[in-house]
Amino acid sequence: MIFKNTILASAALLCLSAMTAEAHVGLKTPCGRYQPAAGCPAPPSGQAIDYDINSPIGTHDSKTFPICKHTVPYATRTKYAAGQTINTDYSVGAPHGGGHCQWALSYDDGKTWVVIKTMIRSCLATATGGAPYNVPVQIPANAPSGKATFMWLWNNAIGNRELYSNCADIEITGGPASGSLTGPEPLFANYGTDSLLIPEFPLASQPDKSEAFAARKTVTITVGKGGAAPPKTTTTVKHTTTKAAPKPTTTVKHTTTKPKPTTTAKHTSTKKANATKTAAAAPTKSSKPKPTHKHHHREHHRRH
Ligand SMILES: [Cu+2]
Repeated sequence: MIFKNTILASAALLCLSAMTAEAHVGLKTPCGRYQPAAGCPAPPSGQAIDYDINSPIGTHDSKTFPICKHTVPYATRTKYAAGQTINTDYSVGAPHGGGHCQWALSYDDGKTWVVIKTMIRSCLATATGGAPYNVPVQIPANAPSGKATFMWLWNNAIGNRELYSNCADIEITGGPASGSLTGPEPLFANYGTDSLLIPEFPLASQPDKSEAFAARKTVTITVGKGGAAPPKTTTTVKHTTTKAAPKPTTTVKHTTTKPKPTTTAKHTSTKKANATKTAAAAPTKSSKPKPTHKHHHREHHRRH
């Protein structure tokens, strides 16, 4: 048990130590789970406000948090119309020279994603700590109506090789009752040793792995009412929600024939990590932050 929890304990410590408000960047509009900013909903039952919302979910050396950082959706969802442009906003501490951002939608609670916007290099490049930073992100006009997860990902240009991920819980209205969305799969770079390493690219002349973003696989997710099973599907996942609303079925068709053996494993470990992290982090809420996040703090002092 002790050995199993080593990584989770470090995650809790890192969370504590990085609780300084000036660090990093987080999604504020729509509200990233469980953004402390004014106007954001209270966390769902059993979850706490994330005063460290701006911190990354991992580095190329280790995964600290799961994709989305927190996996339990908000109880209330912000409604956006299909085709609407969201003027996304961020809580900016240290923008680390900007970098690459991806925005993606999921209709199956984060199991499968379709990227709806990508910014290479220019994301957060003009951001400054403490000031608002906005990026317009359009919900595709053909996005089916229903509950969806809106994810923001960021690989910073300068500093520790990090991945940032926050998710907002939204409901898309005015779109087709069923349909499909096609786009790239998200690239989770600088997220664990088995992920793509994007080295620092402070200078325009330095390589930034943009070719890997261009080469992301295309995925089509089909969202429909329970009955209609589309012809060619490799994965079918059902929502586990027990709400009264009709259960949509999300199907995913990969356009390549390559097997994707990592999907199930990743999802499983992610859930486990989140569940245990919550339990471990809860009692430390009232403790004083301790400067245990040595590597990252050193990096920040060097960079800022
Ligand atoms: Cu940072």
